Amino acid sequence: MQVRIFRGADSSAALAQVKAELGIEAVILETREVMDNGRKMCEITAALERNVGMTRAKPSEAYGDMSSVSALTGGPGAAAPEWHREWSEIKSCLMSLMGKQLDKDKLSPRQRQALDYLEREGVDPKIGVTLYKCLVLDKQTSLLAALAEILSVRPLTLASWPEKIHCVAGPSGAGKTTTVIRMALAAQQEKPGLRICLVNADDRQARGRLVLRHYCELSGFSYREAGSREDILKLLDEADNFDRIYVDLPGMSGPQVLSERLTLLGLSEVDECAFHLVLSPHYGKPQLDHFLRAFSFARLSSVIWTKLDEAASFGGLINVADSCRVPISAVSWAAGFKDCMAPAENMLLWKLIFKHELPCGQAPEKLHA
Ligand SMILES: Nc1nc2c(ncn2[C@@H]2O[C@H](COP(=O)(O)OP(=O)(O)OP(=O)(O)O)[C@@H](O)[C@H]2O)c(=O)[nH]1
Ligand SMILES: [Mg+2]
Repeated sequence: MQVRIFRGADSSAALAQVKAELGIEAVILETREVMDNGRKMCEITAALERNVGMTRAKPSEAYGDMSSVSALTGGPGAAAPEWHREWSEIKSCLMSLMGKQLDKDKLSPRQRQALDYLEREGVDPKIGVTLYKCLVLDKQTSLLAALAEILSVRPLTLASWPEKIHCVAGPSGAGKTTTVIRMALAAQQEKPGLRICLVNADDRQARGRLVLRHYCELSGFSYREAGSREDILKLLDEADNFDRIYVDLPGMSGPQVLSERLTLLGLSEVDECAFHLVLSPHYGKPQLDHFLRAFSFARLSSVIWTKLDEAASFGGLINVADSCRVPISAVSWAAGFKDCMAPAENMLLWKLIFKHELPCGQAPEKLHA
């Protein structure tokens, strides 16, 4: 995120600078009058979540502590995560204040109840405001229809995902390796005889490699290791021998982000490739926000939610869908490989969110009772 301070002779002059420098997506954080060399000036503090090339800024036009610009823009050695956290807290406070101001009497009792429920499930107040606006604007709109605009689905089936290569990324221990095997088994079940290759791109985890190899032997899949760009090139050379290739990417550690990792591996430019992010709703909101930053990637194709059985609330699914704007493709609810992952569909998600009912028909707490 970028925060900048602009000064102009009056508010329109300062605003024009904001628009010229940060564009129309800029958010005005503060407007105030200041004295500059005995002249009254208008000073605007504005922020932009997306980074804008700082080279375009003329120093004479931007005021404030520019030494911290690299921190604000997430440059090297930056304290960007801290800023992101603070900014999302500010936004969250503003939105929750707005949420409290909403005149819920304008909604039907059912709509009001559903909105209050989502708030208790941990749905971001900003989304509550969006949903409220949809419902008030169009009395015929149901909450689920408004929610479906945010929570889109693209079920993980061969027909819905014709891409040959599927890369699975996610935090350490989120269930990437398990998901890769589940995806391959589901594809094999859907179309027996499919030529499937599982790829271990995680050169750090011996356990993941062993599990992948083992399932390849058991199920007749091909197995490859690809920890470098050269390995990926070799894999692409023989891609015609396979109908589906599932790649188990390493978990992220340290400051590295997914896009960098994929570029290093040479995967970010490969066509016919889908990128799935594995997350679990049992992560708290700050943790999910952090993962979304680490795994944000222009070509991210879907989110796969794992460990539903270990979660106590499911508002995170809506928050993540709203933040990264990619569909949910599948959900899983147990530690096994078979019969515990389902392609995403709206009804399944509504039952999960509003009734805490897993796709197997059980409640998470009952599954472990
Ligand atoms: N309860 C439950 N456990 C799961 C689920 N999916 C995976 N697991 C378990 O979570 C643990 C970690 O799964 P992995 O697939 O090894 O996770 P990973 O992301 O590949 O882990 P690293 O390679 O170490 O980063 C294993 O014990 C899995 O059996 C799920 O939906 N529910
Ligand atoms: Mg693994």
